[in-house]
Amino acid sequence: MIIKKLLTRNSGLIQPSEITDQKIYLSRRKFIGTATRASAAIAAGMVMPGLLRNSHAATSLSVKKLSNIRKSALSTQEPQTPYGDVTIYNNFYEFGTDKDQPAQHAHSLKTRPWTVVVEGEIKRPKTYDIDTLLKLAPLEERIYRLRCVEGWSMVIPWIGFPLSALIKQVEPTANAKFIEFTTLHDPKQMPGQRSGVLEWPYVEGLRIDEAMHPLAILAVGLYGEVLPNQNGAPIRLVVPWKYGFKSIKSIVKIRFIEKATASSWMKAGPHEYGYFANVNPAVDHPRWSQAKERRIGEFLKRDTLPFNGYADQVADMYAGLDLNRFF
Ligand SMILES: Nc1nc2c(c(=O)[nH]1)N[C@H]1C(S)=C(S)[C@@H](COP(=O)(O)O)O[C@H]1N2
Ligand SMILES: [Mo]
Repeated sequence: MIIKKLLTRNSGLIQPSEITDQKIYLSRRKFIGTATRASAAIAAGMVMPGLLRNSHAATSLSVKKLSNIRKSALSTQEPQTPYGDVTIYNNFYEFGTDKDQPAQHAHSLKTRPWTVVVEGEIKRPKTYDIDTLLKLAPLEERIYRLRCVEGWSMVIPWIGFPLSALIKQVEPTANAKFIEFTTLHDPKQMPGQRSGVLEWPYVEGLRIDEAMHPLAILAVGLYGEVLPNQNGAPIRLVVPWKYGFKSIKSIVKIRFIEKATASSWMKAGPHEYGYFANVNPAVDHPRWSQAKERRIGEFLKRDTLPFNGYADQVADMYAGLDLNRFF
């Protein structure tokens, strides 16, 4: 079962036709919003003149703009992947293994109330309400490349704050060498968790120095808006120099530990997915090359760069480490 599912993972051959045009996607979304509101009003026997005419105003209420966003010098200047692609071509196995399933099904995820438990080897363990976390540090726009292990990439304007801001606040002890992150486990809200494609809940980890790196962020939005559910609402990790699967979504627990624990992907394929998962064109996945990637929206493949193009900033952390062994 697991093997079969893994074999069917997309190996990077994405047809442009698989990706819904942003305009079609947005107008479809608008239509669904209007239709639902209108039929609810009719069912309730309400007379609401102007409801249909005023549909744009009604739907724009559901788009939550984030304000006071700072720009960051750590952003890439490369062209951004259109919103419609970023939000409809997703990996979020809790909502299905097909790329379009998260966008179809993630509306069942309730992102309020939401808490994140921060525990383990720290002096100040605390259960944070998501709205407290949103105010923990000034929000920044971080335009990053995201390289999926499957061979495709995007450029996404995330909104978030440095993971280091949270780490400093909880004061790790000397024993805190690694951090383990856990996604919500609730098969009622996350229908994909009724299948055994991965061991649930989804777990990922970072070494503490990686987690403290200025590039590592907790993202709460993208394209200036609150994070869509399919992108990991209400809060997810983004570690741009690592394969996308390290950037765990919909986090409910952050645990500081002395010894690293295996991630969900390491358990699913120990020879295929390592703990570090640094983007590395020189180390192939056992079933496909990692030398090239397809940037979503582009026709020709481009070369994959070591550490996803962030080598100048992060390579020092791995000096002396055999990246063929510690992949
Ligand atoms: N909880 C959870 N987090 C996850 C995944 C997942 O299936 N479940 N998929 C990962 C993979 S493989 C990738 S490439 C990125 C995709 O992020 P995006 O859909 O926001 O582009 O999310 C990562 N985080
Ligand atoms: Mo991925």
